[in-house]
Amino acid sequence: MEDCIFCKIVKGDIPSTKVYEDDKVLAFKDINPAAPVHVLVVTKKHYPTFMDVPESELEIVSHVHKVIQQIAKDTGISEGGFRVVNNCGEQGGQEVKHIHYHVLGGRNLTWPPG
Ligand code: DGP
Repeated sequence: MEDCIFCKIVKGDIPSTKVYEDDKVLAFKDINPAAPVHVLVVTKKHYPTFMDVPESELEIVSHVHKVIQQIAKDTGISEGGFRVVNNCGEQGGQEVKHIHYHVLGGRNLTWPPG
C-alpha cells in the first residue's frame, strides 16, 4: 500500500527502532509510548484491520502470538505481565489502517481502557 505508514516502515522508507523482524512480521517501538515497554507488531503483508485477515491466512495470527511471546521475554515483561491490544476500526480507536498489535508492559496497567 503506497500511502500506508506501516508499509513504509516495513520497507525501510521510514525509520523505526526495530525489536524483532522475520519474513512475515516486523516489531518496532511505538513513537508515542504509553508504557515503559510499548512495541508494535505488524504483519509485513498489508491487512487494513483485524477483520481483513481471511480464514485461509489465519496462521499469521498464531505466528504473531509466538513472536509476542519472544518479545515479552526479550523486553523483560513476561514475568511481571503485560497487555496485547489490537484496536480495530473507528470505535476501536484504530488510527493506522494496517493491522498491528500493541504490546504494553513495564508498569501496572489499568482496566478498563478509555
Ligand atoms: P492505533 O491507534 O492502534 O492505530 O495505534 C497506532 C500507533 O502507531 C500509535 O500508538 C502511534 C504509532 N505510530 C504512528 N505512526 C508511527 C510511526 O511513524 N512510527 C512509530 N514507531 N510509531 C507510529
